[in-house]
Amino acid sequence: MNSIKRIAVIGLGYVGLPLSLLAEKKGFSVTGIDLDTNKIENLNNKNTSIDEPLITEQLNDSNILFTNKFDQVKDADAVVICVPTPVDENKTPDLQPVINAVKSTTPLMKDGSLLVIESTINPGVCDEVIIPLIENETDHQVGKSIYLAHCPERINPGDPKWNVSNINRVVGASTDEGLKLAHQFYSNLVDAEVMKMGSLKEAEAVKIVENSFRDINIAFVNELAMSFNKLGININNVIDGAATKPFAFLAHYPGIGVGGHCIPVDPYYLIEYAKGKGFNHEFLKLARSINEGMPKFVVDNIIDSLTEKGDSGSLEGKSIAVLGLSYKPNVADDRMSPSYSIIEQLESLGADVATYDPFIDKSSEKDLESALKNRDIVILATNHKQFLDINPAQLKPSSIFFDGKSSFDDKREEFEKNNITYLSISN
Ligand code: SAJ
Repeated sequence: MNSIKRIAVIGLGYVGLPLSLLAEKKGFSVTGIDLDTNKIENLNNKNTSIDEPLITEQLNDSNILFTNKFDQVKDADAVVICVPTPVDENKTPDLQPVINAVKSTTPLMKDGSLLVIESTINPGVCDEVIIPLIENETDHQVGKSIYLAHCPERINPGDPKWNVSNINRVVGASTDEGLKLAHQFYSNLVDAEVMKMGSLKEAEAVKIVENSFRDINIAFVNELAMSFNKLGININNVIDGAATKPFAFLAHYPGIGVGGHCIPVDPYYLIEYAKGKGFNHEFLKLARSINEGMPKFVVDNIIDSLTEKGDSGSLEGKSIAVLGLSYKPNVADDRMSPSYSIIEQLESLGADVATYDPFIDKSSEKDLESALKNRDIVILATNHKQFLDINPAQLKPSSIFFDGKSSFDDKREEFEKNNITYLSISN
């Protein structure tokens, strides 16, 4: 069994690039491959859209060959696929990027080399899609001429503490030899625990389960937020109280919905696969519908507040600012952001919607001041650090401020002193 020295990383996004840079730092010879020629050019010029000091520093010192050509794969001892696995508009998993990457690499892979899939995939994809694909498209026999492993990515964009070098990993493979090789590779790569799983399916299931766990916990507090809004109870205070219990409770907080490339997507991988095998994940689907329903709760809450103030409740012609397009604070990533669902619903009700996000260029306003000026309603959708100093005096008197991230709950009186109706997701 050869030890791994040369690797090719396919897909140089927020997963593949940090992995490539870490592998180089650990002494591996690395080729980074991506279809996006602009990205390749930028990387070879030491530029990346990943705004993380560790990454930009490592990229500066890197000698990795970034290319859109796959021919370097033939010399690799290991090929690591880190391409996206989105869902389509019907929420069905789109494996095409992974399939394309497997088709572009495995015909070139040398005997005895290891293929690792890091992209998030549902249980069964390796056994029922990848292995048949390799054995139909190449002369390789998985487990004999090449090895196949799955090591689900666990990158947390923007996290100052946890990164590719120190996050524990799990790894599964189709054979014991492949598992040993993959486990040895990751143990040499990361300064963290690498747990061997009993099969490819178990490794695939780990990532889906950890992200579905997060989705259902968020749905739980979102449902409580809607209930406690009627009961006049501050849900965030109650969660903080529950969190004083030092065991068996994990705090999550309500928001305007669940965005990003992982949490709103991964449960559908399991829902769809299990459906095909005859099981209906009612609970996972319910959690998804609660979280996907939060933008409507925000809009309804605002309309209720307008009618309570004697307004008709119509949003026709109302000037509304949505602050934040990114799906979470202080990152420039608006994939599946619930902000867009709020904007869509407001516009469908005739509102005139302005947007501002310091991290997202497509914002309609150029700065916070113009976003806040003369608005009938302001919605804090993402609690970017740039928004946390908003002064209620900046808002139009008798306007509504909806705090989607409970960032100003302790300044409620200041809003009310300025004749601003302060609404919060937490109550
Ligand atoms: N959210 C809430 N309430 C919460 C936590 C999150 O409404 O209590 C919302 C956020 O506003 C956001 C969405 O959920 O719209 C997702 O937030 P996230 O913090 O889970 O961020 P992600 O999507 O970057 O999730 C990643 C995941 N990491 C991987 O998939 C490798 C996830 O497993 C991590 O748990 C998460 O980071 C993390 O802990 O930060």
